Formats: sequence, structure tokens, C-alpha cells
Amino acid sequence: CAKPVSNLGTNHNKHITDKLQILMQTYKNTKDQWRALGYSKAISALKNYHKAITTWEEANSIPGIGKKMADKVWEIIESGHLRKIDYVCQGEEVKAINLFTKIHGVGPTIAQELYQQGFRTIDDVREKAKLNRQQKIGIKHFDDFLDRMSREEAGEIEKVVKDMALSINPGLIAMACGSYRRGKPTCGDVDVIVTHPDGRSHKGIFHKLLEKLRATGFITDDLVSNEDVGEQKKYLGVCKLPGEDRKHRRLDIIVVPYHEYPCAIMYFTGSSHFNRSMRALAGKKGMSLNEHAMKSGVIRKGHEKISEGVSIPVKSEEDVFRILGLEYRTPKERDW
Ligand code: DCP
Ligand code: MG
Ligand code: MN
Repeated sequence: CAKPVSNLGTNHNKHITDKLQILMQTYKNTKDQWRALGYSKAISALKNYHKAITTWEEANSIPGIGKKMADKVWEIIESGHLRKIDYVCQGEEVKAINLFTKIHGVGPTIAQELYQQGFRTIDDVREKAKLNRQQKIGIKHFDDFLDRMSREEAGEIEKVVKDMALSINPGLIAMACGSYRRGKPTCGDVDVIVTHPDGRSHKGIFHKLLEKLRATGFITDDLVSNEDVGEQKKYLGVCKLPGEDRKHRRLDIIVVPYHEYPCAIMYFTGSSHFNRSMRALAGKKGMSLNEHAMKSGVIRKGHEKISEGVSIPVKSEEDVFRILGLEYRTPKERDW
């Protein structure tokens, strides 16, 4: 449960959260939900904190950080390291599971099964494991997918998708969101959003665009080729720029109706942590926010929604910030 947005979108304690995130991910991978949750809360609290922490007492004073977590925070501040990472992540089983969950389509349960079947390395899995279609693609491109691309390369991929969209209809909007739009120096994948300002010409574009991108050989594999989320269509796949020495890259494309564009672009730009914080803030104000719409008059009883609320017309990302009572943040200021 993320805290509402409370600082300028800078993580002043990244040197600490980076280390804690390794443990959180390991606990998630080994299905130690309880510990994973404790770390997740601490990480959220640290990311939302307005300054770099300098003392144990300061760490301990933050809600969500108990004495034991404060010890860990202090160890990182003092030594730049957290010894717990070494002994938790060094075991044979944890090492294998952390490795296997890096395969696209492999979660904690499958990773554990692979370990129990006696596999220890990616080559073991590649040669001997029974995998589904997605996992096979994940393992085929295991090294390529782990390697983050430069933002220049992400820009080239965006351009290929954009040019293809414009060749179908010059009025379409196609833009890379995700880490690229947040200005990150490297990107794990490219997340392209497509829409049309006339509110109807986005219809039918999804399949045409994918067909053309496959025909030119740009798209090489499909992971999830048609997920309908309401009026939005989502594609997850793999692409490769033309020429030698190019790696296979993960490509996500969503096509959305124009009336959902502001909320969709907010969501797709992220970061995930930023999105969680925004949703939490909307919830506190009796509103809801997701990739489709913003609503007011949402009544919750615990986690259950008693009243769905009514859609608030949102014409831009600026509107979303304004309605939540926040100052506008550029995508770069949402990266934490
Ligand atoms: N997203 C989210 N919650 C998730 C997954 C995604 O809110 N569980 C949103 C925020 C992300 C955006 O979708 O920024 C794109 O997802 P990616 O997984 O592609 O993440 P990024 O583009 O932010 O980072 P990366 O460079 O690793 O791709
Ligand atoms: Mg991305
Ligand atoms: Mn993505």
C-alpha cells in the first residue's frame, strides 16, 4: 500500500532502496510473501521520504520502518552494503530460483518446479525443461532480454512503429511511454501507445499495424498477441531492428480510444511506483484512477467497492494532476 505522492518524485535514498529491492524480489521469488510485504512497505516509505536519511533514529521514525529495518538501513548507510543479501541470495536453491524467474513467463511457482526437477542453469532449462510457448521465447532470447537497450535504440524502435502507424493513417498518434518517456538512459523494453484524435479511427488499427510489422520482419515473436482490456488492445512481443549486430528487444503496443488517452498515457508512462502512489492518493480522495479513466464518488468498504462512481472528464495528463490537487510533474519527475 503506497503512500500518497509527497515529494518531488526524487528518490533521495536510492542507494538504500536498490539494496532492499534485491531482498524484496528474492522473497517474492521464493514466495515468502510476508517478508516481501515488509520490504515493499519499507521501500515505498523510503522512496516517498523527502530527504536522504542520515541516522538510525531518522530511519526508525519513518512509518513503515521498524527497528530491524532501521538496522538494515543503517548498515547500508554506514558500509554501503547489506550482508543479509549475501547469505540470503547465495544458497543454491535461491540462486537458481532468482535466475529462473528472469525468464519471461516464469514466475515463482514454475521457477521452484524447475529447481525441484533438478535444473540449475539456463542451459539445463533450455535443453531439458518442458516449457510453454511464451517461456520458450523467453529462453530463446534470455540474454537479449536481460540486456537493457540505450534510449537511442529505443527511439529507433519507436520510430519504426510510428512510421508504420502513420503509413496506415497519417492522423494516428504513436509514442513510446514507459522508461523511455521518463527520460531513462536505458530501457528494458519499448512501450508504444497508439491512438487517434478523432475518437474512432483507432479502431481496426491494432491488427493492421501488427500484420505490417510482422510482414517486414520487424516483429519476430508474439508473447501475448491480443489482450482486450475494455476498449484498449494490448500486444506484448519481440522485435529486432534491421541490420547485423542487433539484439531482439521486448516491444509492448497498446491501442486506446482517444477519450481514454490521458489516463492510458499516464499509466503507460509510469513508473509503477508512481502509479501506485497516484492510485492511493485518488483512493484517499474518494476517487479512482486506472489506465482507462478517473472516477469520483467511489465508495469503498475495505477493499470492496460499494459504488463504482462516475467518470470525471479528463482531457490531458495535466487534468489528472489538477483534479488530485497536485502540481503537474513532467514524465522525468515520475521516475522513482
Ligand atoms: N505498469 C504498472 N504496473 C505494472 C506494470 C507496468 O503501473 N505492474 C506501468 C508503469 C510502467 C509502464 O506500465 O512504467 C510500462 O511497464 P514496463 O514494465 O515496460 O516498465 P518501464 O517501461 O517503466 O521500465 P523498463 O525500462 O524496465 O521497461
Ligand atoms: Mg518499458
Ligand atoms: Mn513494457
